[in-house]
Amino acid sequence: MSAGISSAPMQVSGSKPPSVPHVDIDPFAIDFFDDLYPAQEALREAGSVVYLDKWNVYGVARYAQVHAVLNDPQTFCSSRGVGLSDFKKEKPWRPPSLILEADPPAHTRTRAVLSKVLSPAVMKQIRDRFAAAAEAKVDELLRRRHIDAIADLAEAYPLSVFPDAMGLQQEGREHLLAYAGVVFNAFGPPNELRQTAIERSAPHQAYVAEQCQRKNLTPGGFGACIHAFSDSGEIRPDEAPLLVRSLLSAGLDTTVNGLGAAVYCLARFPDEMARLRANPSLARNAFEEAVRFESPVQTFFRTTTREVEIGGHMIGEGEKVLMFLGAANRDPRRWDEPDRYDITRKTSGHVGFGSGIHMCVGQLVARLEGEVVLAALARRGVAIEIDGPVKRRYNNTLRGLESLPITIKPA
Ligand code: 8QM
Repeated sequence: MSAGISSAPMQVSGSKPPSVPHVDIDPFAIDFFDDLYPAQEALREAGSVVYLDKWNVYGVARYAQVHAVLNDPQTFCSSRGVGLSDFKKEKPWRPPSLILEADPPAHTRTRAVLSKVLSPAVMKQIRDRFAAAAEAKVDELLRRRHIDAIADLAEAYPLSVFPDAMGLQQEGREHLLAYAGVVFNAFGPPNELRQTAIERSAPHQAYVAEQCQRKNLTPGGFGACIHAFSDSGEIRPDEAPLLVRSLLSAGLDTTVNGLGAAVYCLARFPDEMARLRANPSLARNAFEEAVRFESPVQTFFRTTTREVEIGGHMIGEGEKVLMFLGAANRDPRRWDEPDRYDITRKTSGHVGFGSGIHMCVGQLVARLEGEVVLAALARRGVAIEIDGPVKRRYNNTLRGLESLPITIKPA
């Protein structure tokens, strides 16, 4: 792929800031997904902010600028959408999320409710169930030996715990991953991935809309818990279904790709798998490091609410800014040996879950799933070997694999 960088001539005189480097990289193209790291390095090295000519948006790929944009939600808003589409100019493909695509003060109430639904106290209630399911899954896979780590573990495990934790009916669950695929493709530009996904989305949208209704959510689950907050007045009854929709949008495919990332890391770096077997209490950090290393959620946009300076460059109002979370998570300005998967690394500060007021509200569920699966692999003394062709899955926002054939056996 071409990673050409050009720059308009420097201003000859006066106090104008240097112009933003233009890059002709398309970060939503298949050849970008196939060969990510040279292009991400080019984006970081081109400047603290770049202009992506293919989609007419600004981009930030260095850790400092990604972190700064995430932590200035007044200037870099979410209410105009966190995909390429500007909700001020284009009708959103679905009613906007009441949390992801909202700014304070509207965001504050909905965020508080989901924080309580997914709180540490709730994690304590579900932990034993999630751990038992992880151990049962690993035991099953050890009996089979030759498996696909994506379908049989990264998808199968979350599907065995998350829909039940939500309180969903059995029927129609096959729509969940399909729906999430649409959601994450829809953040991207109007390329083939996005257009095809939205074209085929109607049955998945119909399923999700129906399951968000109070009558379809089992008592005790996250979904019923959200509706219960409308009784106490923190949210209106009409807001509850859309907040359930947020968990159905963001709660499954993310952990599928997080777990897929972790298994792919442990398969490629057997010395790290050996360290994990020797010390299963490293499971939680091994998962966190996989989230940094692979960054399952690769990118998000913000929209500027005013003229603003980034790294010495002036950006006008109403501009889309693409944040490269995955590139920031491998920025050598921030990380020692960023391309090394190290299960004892100090991972804090990575932006794989975002940062600031929008930082992943489901992060405790994600970490719980990651921890109990990796701990089960470690405690069973598992060794992982790739034994077939690794196939990538293409999505405008999510990074992960379609297929990861492995042998899983006692070390
Ligand atoms: C991505 O619908 C939503 O509220 C929502 C959808 C997708 C995400 C988050 C929230 C970041 C994981």
